[in-house]
Amino acid sequence: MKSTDLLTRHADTWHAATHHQFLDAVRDGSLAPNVFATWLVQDYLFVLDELTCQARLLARAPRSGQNILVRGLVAIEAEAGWFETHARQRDLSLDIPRYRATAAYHDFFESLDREPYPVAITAIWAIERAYLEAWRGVVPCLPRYREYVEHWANTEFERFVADLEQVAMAALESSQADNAAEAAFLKVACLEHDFWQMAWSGGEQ
Ligand code: HMH
Repeated sequence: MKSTDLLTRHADTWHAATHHQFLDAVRDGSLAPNVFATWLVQDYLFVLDELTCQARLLARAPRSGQNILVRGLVAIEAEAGWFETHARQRDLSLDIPRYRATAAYHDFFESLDREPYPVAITAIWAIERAYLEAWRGVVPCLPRYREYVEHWANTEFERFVADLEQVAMAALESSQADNAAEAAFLKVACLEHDFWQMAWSGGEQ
């Protein structure tokens, strides 16, 4: 199976993962600042969990996966600093608990430790691809949130996701892990949708 086949096979689910009222409101600048703040703080917590998950995956990755995972780790660590700067500017505390969807993502990251490498790298690819598509779909947007949109909707991130796609695809093609990879993909789609919904509904779903 090709990882990218999953996008077409589960087109509706994927659409729900990458389109949401939250993103529509970002586009037209109507998103309430407190709703945006919920997303920002929870995504920061997500990013820290993603960092540790990828660090653990790097430790057991084959040679062919090391470069992309190291690049990903460097980018995610920088992103954590970026979130810290923005939270400070907006006077938001980052010392708050994970809401339910963030906690579910945390548990999913931990569950990837028990999956074969091709499954875990497919999940990481789906996670990054989801954000690329979600934020790219917001362009062109009004100035209010443009800096955030362009953090993911840019050619450098697009290139990174394309490279990650190649690595994930090669890993999956030479494995017997299609069913588990498909399940992980669907779980990511579901977690992504729930994450938007969590921010939109102001915390608890
Ligand atoms: C919820 N999904 C979520 N947050 C992110 N920052 C990404 C994906 C991309 O890393």
